[in-house]
Amino acid sequence: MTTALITGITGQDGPYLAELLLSKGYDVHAVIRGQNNPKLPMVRATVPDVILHTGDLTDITSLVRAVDASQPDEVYNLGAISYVAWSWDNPHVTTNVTGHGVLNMLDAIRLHAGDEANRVRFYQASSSEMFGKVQEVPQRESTLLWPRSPYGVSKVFGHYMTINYRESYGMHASSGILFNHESPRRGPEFVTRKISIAVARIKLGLQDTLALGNLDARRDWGYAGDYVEAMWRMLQQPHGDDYVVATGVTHSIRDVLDVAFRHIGVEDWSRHVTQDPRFMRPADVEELRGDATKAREVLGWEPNVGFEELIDMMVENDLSEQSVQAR
Ligand code: NDP
Ligand code: GDR
Repeated sequence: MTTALITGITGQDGPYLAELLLSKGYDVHAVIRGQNNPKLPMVRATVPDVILHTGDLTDITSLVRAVDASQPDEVYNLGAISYVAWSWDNPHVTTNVTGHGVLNMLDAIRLHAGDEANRVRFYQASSSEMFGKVQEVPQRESTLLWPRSPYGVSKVFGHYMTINYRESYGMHASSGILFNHESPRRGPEFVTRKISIAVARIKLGLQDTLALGNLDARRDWGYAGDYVEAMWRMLQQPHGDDYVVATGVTHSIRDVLDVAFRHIGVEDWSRHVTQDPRFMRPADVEELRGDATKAREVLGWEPNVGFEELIDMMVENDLSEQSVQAR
């Protein structure tokens, strides 16, 4: 039986990945942080067969312990402080977790496995935010990185450290440069989920307006359930490598609003949406669009869920969740 260890099990991607690996017969372990993590009941309810170990990416002792206890064949490092806007106000903790945390996880594998470290396959959750002020459209694996936020800078550190450990020690270490991916499990601080929750509440008469920041930013949005499949496929290759995972299609925040409001029968959403400087970023990334040719050709990976289907799925989910909460 193949054994996997996941960090970030309480986030959006962790449970999707755990479900995928469990469906393939894996023994799945995960790291959960804190004394009494409030998301523990959600993890227990969603993926009850996952074996949990306490640990924190800033505490290498806890990571070595989790690796020793689980004896993984594959490690998926999804843990991070991942909210870009928050990273300007908290740059040091973002750097420690999202950047140095990657090095801690790589070293935990080496300390555990020594010369056998290249037996353990490692996945790093890199990000399209590393492209930031884009130097090429669409962005591919070779595009020059130009991060625009402390989060993006931290991800660049983790990305190059992953490459460096592959080149220095022969580790089977892969970096998935994933573009934005969303789902009904997306955190409510991210724009698609913020919109889907608000639109559901507007439909149910629970609120009337929604305050947003930059409506003109464009992102390449896919479905999280499709993207975890690409992570797994990377670790099944004979060697570690870097892959862009994206749909290749870009939409604005206005497009998200169009689809979400249309789902509740509203064509003109202008009276429901305000712009608030609090949600503007010191340096936003204006447009991202990925070229996933390598993932398609080498991994045989393709996205299944399109943009409108994704937003419809999120609004539909929030209509049920919000109506239950309102009762
Ligand atoms: P989430 O923000 O939903 O989840 C982040 C996870 O990291 C949570 O489980 C969180 O745990 C954990 N975490 C935070 N701090 C620590 C710490 N100090 N030690 C251990 N774990 C910690 O992210 P997603 O699931 O959306 O994304 C997964 C990964 O992929 C992240 O690394 C993200 O940066 C990256 N990524 C995501 C993309 C996306 O569009 N979703 C695109 C590209 C990359 P807790 O609940 O305890 O806070
Ligand atoms: P992003 O996602 O920064 O791309 O990072 P987010 O959904 O936060 O922002 C996308 C775009 O929407 C604009 N925006 C707003 N964003 C938020 N959160 N709230 C608002 O009110 C709002 N109004 C407009 C933003 O300015 C931005 O342009 C996500 C995270 O999952 C990262 O961890 C991951 O690495 C990248 O995707 C790829």
